[in-house]
Amino acid sequence: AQLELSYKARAELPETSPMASRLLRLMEEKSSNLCVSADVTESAELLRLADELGPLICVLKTHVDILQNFTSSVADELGQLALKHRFLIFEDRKFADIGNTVKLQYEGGLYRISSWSHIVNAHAVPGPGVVQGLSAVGRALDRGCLLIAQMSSAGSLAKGDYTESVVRMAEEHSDFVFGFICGGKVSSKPQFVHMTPGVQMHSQGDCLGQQYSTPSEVIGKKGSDVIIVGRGILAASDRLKAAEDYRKAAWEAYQNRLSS
Ligand code: 6AU
Repeated sequence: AQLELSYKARAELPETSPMASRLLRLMEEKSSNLCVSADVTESAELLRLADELGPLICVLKTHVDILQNFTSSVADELGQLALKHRFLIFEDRKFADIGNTVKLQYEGGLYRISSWSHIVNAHAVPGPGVVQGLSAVGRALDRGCLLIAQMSSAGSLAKGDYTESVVRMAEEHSDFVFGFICGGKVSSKPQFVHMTPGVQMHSQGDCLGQQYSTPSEVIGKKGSDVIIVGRGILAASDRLKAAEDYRKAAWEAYQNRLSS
């Protein structure tokens, strides 16, 4: 069996990219492998969530295009909260077009995503041009990208040979791609970070195809690194307590993995 390295040890490997190192280090420092998916439609609520849950999370994931009242000052304030609580911002934009188009979408428009989001994700379906286009904007800003290797939704086409090709694409662009959105570990290379959505402790799914696993399944059994939790926290009556429950469950699953 392969030796299980700690997040800290992986952060220090020479082949680990600056973005992966930064994330793995702050996970270790904060004892958190929890990314909260802040899928809310009001900017004030997004900022409140970031301030309240910030100490418990390693990454705050946004869908900026669902906000009714986004302005550039929302991005500025989010950036300040990220510094205050030491988390990274991940805009879940799922870029999926030719290189030239994604470059324009990443840098410009209403949202100017590259100016405030440390991490973005992309589908590999267009081929390597999508990564090259994003990288042309993001590399100079020390940003990082996750490729979507698998999806949590029922009937997803991202499986088998497709997933394997995504892993190869990441390996070939490891100066910008530092990990995956996936259901579990898809690459044995310790420099890549695996982040898994579709995590909830008390539900199997929703009525629109989402499918859930628990933190211990995802981190312990499937070997992923970070859980991404939206409604499991957002729909709870006490969001802070729910976030702490998810943080603790995912962190304990990681520690058990290290000691087994
Ligand atoms: O915990 P939930 O179901 O409330 O939210 C899950 C979040 C949503 C999705 O847009 C996102 O995770 N997501 C992704 C990502 C992060 O790329 C991929 C995927 O396969 N499934 C998924 O749910 O914001």
